[in-house]
Amino acid sequence: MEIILKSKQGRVIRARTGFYDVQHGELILRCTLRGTLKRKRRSDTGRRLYADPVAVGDGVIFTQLDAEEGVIEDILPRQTKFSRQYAGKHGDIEQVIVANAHQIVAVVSTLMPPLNFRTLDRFLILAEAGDMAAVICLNKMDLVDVAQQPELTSTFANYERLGYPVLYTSINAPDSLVAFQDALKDKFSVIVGASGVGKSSLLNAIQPNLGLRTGEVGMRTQKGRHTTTLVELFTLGMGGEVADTPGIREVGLWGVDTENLEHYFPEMEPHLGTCKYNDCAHVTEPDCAIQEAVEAGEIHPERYRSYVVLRTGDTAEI
Ligand SMILES: Nc1nc2c(ncn2[C@@H]2O[C@H](COP(=O)(O)OP(=O)(O)OP(=O)(O)O)[C@@H](O)[C@H]2O)c(=O)[nH]1
Ligand SMILES: [Mg+2]
Ligand SMILES: [Zn+2]
Repeated sequence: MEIILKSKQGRVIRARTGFYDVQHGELILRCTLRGTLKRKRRSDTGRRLYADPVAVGDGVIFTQLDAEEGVIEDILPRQTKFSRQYAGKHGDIEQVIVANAHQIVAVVSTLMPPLNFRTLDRFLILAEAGDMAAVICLNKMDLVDVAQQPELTSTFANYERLGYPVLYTSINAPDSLVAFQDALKDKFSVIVGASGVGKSSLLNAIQPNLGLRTGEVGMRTQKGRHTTTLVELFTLGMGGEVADTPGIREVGLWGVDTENLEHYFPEMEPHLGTCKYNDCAHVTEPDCAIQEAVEAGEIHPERYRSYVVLRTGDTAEI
């Protein structure tokens, strides 16, 4: 019997360097890449451009080889991408973590691991750079005394004013998960955040049949243990898709023009062009509208701190 190899369109739901699980309806095939695609990850001079030319969420054209295997022939154009800078052997390269998502959900936890606004702001900048909306999820609300909650929520209310919706959640409080669930419905979301903040736990809580592995946070280190090791795409029963990701240790900015970093901070926009110097970096320059807005309480000091750290590369402050 003659076997007719027909190309079909599918979606990458898991990626391990060199192997990709591609879904087409009920069918899931373990695919490799056609050689022509492997070459695409290098520039004309042979320099490596991407950590991997294919990412979870990519639409691809594939050929089925047998019941389990296939070959990716081509990658469809991406609508959005969530990328970070990756320190490769031969310099910094782009790592596309998820392609084509509508939004990122940046998860932070109140405690265990402690709240880190620098990391949160990096994620929000990457969302802006990748043309995605961003939602913030402050998880582990159950670990904070009721008395301390107003102070926390006032810092987060600032993000809401900037246009980033904020969800306050605890996997131990089912009511708090309704808004989380609503935020994911009918969208393609990528869940990001440090290891141990509860990304996989939140997804299990809204769809128990996912059965994602979750891990303890070390008491002494207050750090997660990188329980999720692969980016993985799931379809939600209520409608929508979600990519769970491993906690990223280094959220290196990619695709971000750090010379013009102020454009990634919506609160700075109204003040731009009013500093004394045209090329003001808004760090130590005199007569700077941004520094004045911080002093006047119009720009939140935590956000300005993030700006300064990222603008000056002063990582000691992270
Ligand atoms: N108290 C409390 N613990 C939580 C909450 N959400 C998650 N946890 C706990 O936090 C720990 C880490 O949860 P995970 O879901 O594995 O965290 P993750 O963000 O997926 O971590 P990685 O996969 O390593 O990136 C587990 O012990 C969870 O039970 C919460 O709302 N409250
Ligand atoms: Mg996880
Ligand atoms: Zn300035």
